[in-house]
Amino acid sequence: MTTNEATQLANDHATEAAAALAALSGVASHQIAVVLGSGWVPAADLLGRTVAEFPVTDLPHFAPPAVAGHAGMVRSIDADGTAVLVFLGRTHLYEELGVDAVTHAVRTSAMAGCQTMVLTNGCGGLDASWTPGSPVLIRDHLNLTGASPLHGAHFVDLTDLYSPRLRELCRTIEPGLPEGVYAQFRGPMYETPAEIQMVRAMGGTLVGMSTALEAIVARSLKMEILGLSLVTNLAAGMSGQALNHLEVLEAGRAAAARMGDLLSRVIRLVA
Ligand code: 8IG
Repeated sequence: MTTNEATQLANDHATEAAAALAALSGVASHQIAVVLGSGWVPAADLLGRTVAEFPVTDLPHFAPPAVAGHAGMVRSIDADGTAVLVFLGRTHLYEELGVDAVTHAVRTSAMAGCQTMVLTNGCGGLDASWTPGSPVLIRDHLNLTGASPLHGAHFVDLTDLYSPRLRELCRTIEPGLPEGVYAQFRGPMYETPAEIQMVRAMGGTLVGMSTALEAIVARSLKMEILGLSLVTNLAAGMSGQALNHLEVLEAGRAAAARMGDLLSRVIRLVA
């Protein structure tokens, strides 16, 4: 298979998934797509009226969920007349299913008609003033995975990858929302304190295991991208304590109402 054929295959798989989505949901096309990451899933119910919901694995080429707290569901929501496609959970690079599995939801969203891609995640924060439960707008990223989600000589500009317009729109909702630079690691291990020092030296302020590869594919498909992080823990070496996945989930539950309100207002303003 040539690299161009690899791109074509990934997009064909997404076209198949989008067709199955339209058939199963009864919604011919969607306008906005949202991926809910760690800590954001409890906010799903606040976004609007559920029109249809089913396991992502009912759609072709989606991988089953691998992580506790990632529900692996897809939901079609009516947000005051806007059709919103919501993924409750995502596939991560550390699952070793390849970059096409990681970005299938993004490609499917584009093929389903979405022109806006909202990518959310739970992550570690390098700014000590970001207490667990703080939302942060992603301004830019560092892809430290060593992987590319694109195939072949497919040159894609990543200037203003995270839409300045959508960030400004978020600040009309929450004027004080801070911005950060998200460093994606492959995981599944958290960073060492030395790696966090490296990220700091590189200008990174958020660390996680998702989002950057998905944003690259969304840009390659001409979508407008909003990245929202929920800081659920201080990055390794900053708190004097070890990192704990259950604390991460708990920070999400505690922040759900605020995140749901923010996302729900963003969706309505974008529409
Ligand atoms: I939630 O501190 C969450 N996800 N890499 N580091 C990385 N991923 C994370 C972290 C973190 N917290």
